[in-house]
Amino acid sequence: MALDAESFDLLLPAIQRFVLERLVPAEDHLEEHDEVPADIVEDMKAMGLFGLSIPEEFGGIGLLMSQECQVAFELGKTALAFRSVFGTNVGIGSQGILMDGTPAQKRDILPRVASGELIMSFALTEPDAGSDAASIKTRAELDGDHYVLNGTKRFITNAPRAGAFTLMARTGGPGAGGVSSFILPADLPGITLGKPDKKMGQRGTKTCDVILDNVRVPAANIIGGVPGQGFKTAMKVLDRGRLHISAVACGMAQRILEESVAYARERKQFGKAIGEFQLIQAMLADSQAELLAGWSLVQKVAKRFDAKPAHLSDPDVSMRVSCSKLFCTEMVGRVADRGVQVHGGAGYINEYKVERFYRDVRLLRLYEGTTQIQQIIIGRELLREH
Ligand code: COS
Repeated sequence: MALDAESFDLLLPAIQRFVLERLVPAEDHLEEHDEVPADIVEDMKAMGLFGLSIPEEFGGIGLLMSQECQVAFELGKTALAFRSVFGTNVGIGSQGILMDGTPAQKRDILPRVASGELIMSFALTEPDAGSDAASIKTRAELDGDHYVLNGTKRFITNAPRAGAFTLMARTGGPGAGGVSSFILPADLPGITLGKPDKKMGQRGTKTCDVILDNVRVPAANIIGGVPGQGFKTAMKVLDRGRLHISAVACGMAQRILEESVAYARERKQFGKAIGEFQLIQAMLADSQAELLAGWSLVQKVAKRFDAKPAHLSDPDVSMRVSCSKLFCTEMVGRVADRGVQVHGGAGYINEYKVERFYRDVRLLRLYEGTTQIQQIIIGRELLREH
């Protein structure tokens, strides 16, 4: 059951207020301390943000993808690390269980994910397997009714906060068909975390390696209970995540544009506000036009996404999702670049928000599939014989 339109009409303004009144004022703290304050995390739990995408029967809010995108747009209007606290619970960390998990796995895990009691993280990438996700090397060997896992996962968002991972490992032969997805409690013996990654931007987000040394996990923890399905689960989860990220990119473009317009109104050169100069207006206008184009695309693709069964993939929808991810994440890169340009030298100074956002948005073109991977998905689908 999805959230009814009336309740959603109450939720969205509440989230808008939360972003404006709680998160935006905390942006400086985040930048300075590289940490989301604990009281904000508690407020996020109370608002149900950890369970946005989890159906009501499992304790979540159960938003449609079109609704989730509107929420993601609002959350995109502040430093991206805030959304990242619950982003893996809403998206890539939990959705594999929702789409392909057994009834028992859903009952056991999802209510705790929705409440924020359990932080889920998604562990696919490895030192030698990023874009080529089907080549992962982490091994899972069957030993009685357990699997024994060995390998290293890299750049794992929220790993230091995670209570459990949705983790892909190889139970079979080479290629996509040999991959299984596991629900892996983070406190199992043999799991250690690497040093926190020092990143270009998105201060306050937590990523690191996850190292598996003879980790024993019950065979029953394979998502769906059937080995060899994990790559498809990962791809379906990423399709959804990529659309969510597209909406975040649009929200951030909106914020950068607002910052740029405010600066153009107030900053004076040659005796008048720089916003009165047409060369400044041209930059703002390009950003506005591209932002509207991106946001229209996201909303349209989200409707298509909602029109198919949530646990099934449709190559045409995947192609459109990749178009959104490609366009919106590249778009926000250009908007951020113009934002810095409108700010002039001030745009290069950390005190100004555009300097941080410029660094933050660079990641959007990389994670959940680079721009080039989106191009490949689109190109392949266009050339596929139907
Ligand atoms: N939904 C469901 N199934 C999918 C799918 C999707 N979106 N995309 C592919 N599959 C299926 C295919 O249908 C195929 O199944 P069959 O073997 O039954 O035919 C299987 O998965 C393998 O697909 P494919 O042959 O396309 O795999 P490739 O190795 O060529 O890889 C790409 C495809 C490059 C698209 C994939 O590896 C990818 O998305 N890489 C980027 C990974 C990524 O985003 N990493 C970020 C990490 S999380 S921050």
